[in-house]
Amino acid sequence: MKINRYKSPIKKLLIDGWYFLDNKKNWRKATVPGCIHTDLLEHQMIEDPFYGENEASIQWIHELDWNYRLIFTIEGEISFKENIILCFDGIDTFADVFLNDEKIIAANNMFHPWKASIKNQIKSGTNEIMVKFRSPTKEVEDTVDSLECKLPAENDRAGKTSPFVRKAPYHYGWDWGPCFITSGIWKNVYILAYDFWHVENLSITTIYCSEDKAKLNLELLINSEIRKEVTVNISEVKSKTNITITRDIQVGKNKLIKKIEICKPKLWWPRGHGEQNLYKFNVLVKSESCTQTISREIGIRHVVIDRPIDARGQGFEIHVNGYPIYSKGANWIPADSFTTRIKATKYQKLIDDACNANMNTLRVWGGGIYEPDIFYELCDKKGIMIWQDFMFACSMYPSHSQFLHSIKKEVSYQINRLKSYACIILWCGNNEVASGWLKWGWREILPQSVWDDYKKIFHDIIPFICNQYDKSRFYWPSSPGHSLSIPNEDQIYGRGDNHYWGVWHEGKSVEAYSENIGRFMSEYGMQSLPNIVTIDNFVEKKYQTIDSDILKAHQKASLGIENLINYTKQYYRMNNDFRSNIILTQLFQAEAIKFAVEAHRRSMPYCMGTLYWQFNDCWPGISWSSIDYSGFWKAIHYYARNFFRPILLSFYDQKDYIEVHVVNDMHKSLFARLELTSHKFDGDTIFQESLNVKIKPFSSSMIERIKKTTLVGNNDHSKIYTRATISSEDKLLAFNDIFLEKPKFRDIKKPKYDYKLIINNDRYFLVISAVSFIHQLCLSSGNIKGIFSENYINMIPGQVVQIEFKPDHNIEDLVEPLAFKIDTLYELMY
Ligand code: BMA
Repeated sequence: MKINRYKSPIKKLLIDGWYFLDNKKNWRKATVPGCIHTDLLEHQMIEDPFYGENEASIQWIHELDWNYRLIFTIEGEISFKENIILCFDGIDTFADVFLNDEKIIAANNMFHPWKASIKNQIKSGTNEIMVKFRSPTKEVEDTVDSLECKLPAENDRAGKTSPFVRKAPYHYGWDWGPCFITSGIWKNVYILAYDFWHVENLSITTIYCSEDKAKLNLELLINSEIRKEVTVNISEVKSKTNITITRDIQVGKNKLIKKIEICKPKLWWPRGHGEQNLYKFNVLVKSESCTQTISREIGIRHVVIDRPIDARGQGFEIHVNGYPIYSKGANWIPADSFTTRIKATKYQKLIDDACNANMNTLRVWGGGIYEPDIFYELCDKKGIMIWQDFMFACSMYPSHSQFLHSIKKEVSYQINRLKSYACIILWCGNNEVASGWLKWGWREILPQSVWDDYKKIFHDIIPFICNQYDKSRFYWPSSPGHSLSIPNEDQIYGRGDNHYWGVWHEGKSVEAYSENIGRFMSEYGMQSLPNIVTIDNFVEKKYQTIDSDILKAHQKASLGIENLINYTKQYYRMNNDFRSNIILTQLFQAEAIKFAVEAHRRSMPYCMGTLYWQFNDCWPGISWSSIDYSGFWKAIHYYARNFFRPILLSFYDQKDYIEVHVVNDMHKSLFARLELTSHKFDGDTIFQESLNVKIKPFSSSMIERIKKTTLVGNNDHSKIYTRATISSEDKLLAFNDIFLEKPKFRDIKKPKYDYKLIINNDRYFLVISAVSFIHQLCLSSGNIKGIFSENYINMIPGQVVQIEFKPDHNIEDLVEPLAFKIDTLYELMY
């Protein structure tokens, strides 16, 4: 028998066998990781929180205390280890943890792990862990009541208690989400047993890199009970790295640093700009009698936020490996109100959806959660850059010492956990907290001390910790923001990043997007209704009307569904057909955001980023999302695939002229051919032109300017549209259509077309032949989720397209037959 003389740490997962005490005092099986809402749902003690108006009827849950219990046995090796630690990767939120009746943890922050040494409490044989959660609202109610003035928490629908709790802000409700204030063990629980020392964290960050050489910073955090010499072997196959060092460790926390050089590194690039090369490092730490291995896969890249001062203010540009990168994407919110039920497959699907829409950036917005590792791993693999907020949003925060201590622990932990991910581009202190103070009237009613607290947290504590643990990244105090110093005024267009909400919140028309462009547009948005199937899941057909109470309960924005209808009506004729109206709201959203994105991209390099609000949903609601809760792509997501292409072809309506612009995100030039055609809806061609164009690398330029009268001739504007395509070496790079009238004023007729479904080797193709003009071919797939290779296109008479439908699941697994539906704008409006 081979005897291993080295001892490794033992990790014993404790996620099976938990029980919770229900409100009738019965112990019932619990799911860990999980939360009280999902446990009650599992036992049918509450109805589906997302169904109908159920949200309102289960608000009692967060007012109660809840107990969770686990009985487990300890045998053999673990009990002989020198150190035995009980680790909770996340406790949500106020809870005392007891082991065999002895209190070992008093938790109050869901965003960092809680650990306790249990060597003295643990027994060989049977043990019991009891976690006693206290109501997150009741816990701080007295504090809130005792204050002379309440701290603002715009979206908190549970007594404005959220600023005092380090818990996901959106749990308290948001203008796109319900109020479900969970309690629970929301991450893994385990026992960690080891002798003498233990590696707590391994991080590897890029200090410097070029095509020739990379210098990395490898850091090991080792907790030790003894003074010892350790040998560390660092190996990586692709780069042929194999380094062994010896170091002395002391009692307590040790930070071991080793600089590593790699020759001719294969760099990591954001998608669209190169490969996402990754290197897998294995680190083996050994002392006389102990050993531990730990590994990390990392991308080597150099990121800076370049802020050039120029005549128009100060830019905000992401530069990766020396190249400016135009940032395209959206704002990410937690993918469920109950985050513990977000499976890896859901993360995979959503990140794939971002890639499929030609996005290269997501902003992890500050009102949600720090996402789990799987999220960042996927972004590293796929080249999605992450703007990472710390979890503070739309509130002011207290600054008593215990709270600040908690923030310090949280921020240090999250930076150390996340800093190895190549995808994370910057740290941002908060979402719209400075705006709240400077613009939303808070400073007029609150004492100056509240702003002093703000300064302490976001201009002192957090940047200090960022600098301490991650010098490689830029820290930006607040989004939107214009400077690194303490701001005296809200966002400035021309400096930093902007959230433009004139359209939607102030009722401005879509055209306002082109007049409000900043250096980096990190938020702007338009709502729409979710897919009909998503709506079917929460409201019966008979209650499916725009003004039904249930629908209103799923619309949390203050301006409500009326605002959405008013906007949609500016472009479309709405009738009484509910399903049609859903699609029309989605089309309006898509058109509005297309207009904004094109304006932002045309303004490159003045504007270097455009992230619309919002990417996804946490429940089946009416929101600004482009993918609904069930995973259906709204029209905007199909549009995004086009308006985020590396080459953008954009029309700009300038009174008597139409300009054609081309934007090239790539750092290489192209020779291309522009085709411009003006058609009457009945098929006649009015104008046609072809141009050879040289597109400069990383550029935005006007390539054609044509008088409207040339495009229209003496025809009626309402019967005409102009299409531009740009191709290179027979490859279509981009296309765009422009109409001279809003959709509701276009003279469209009921289209005629032929349609055929071809099934070939389990692949599904829809072949559509236009007999007459088809305006907005809207394809849907009933209950079956999946993606069409093209959607919402216009077709001229005689045009034939073959569109592939890729279902999310294997067709054999489908419960229902495939049933495609084809709508066009005509049927939707008339
Ligand atoms: C932005 C976000 C969110 C909000 C959205 C829509 O300001 O930061 O707080 O949901 O607007 O109102």
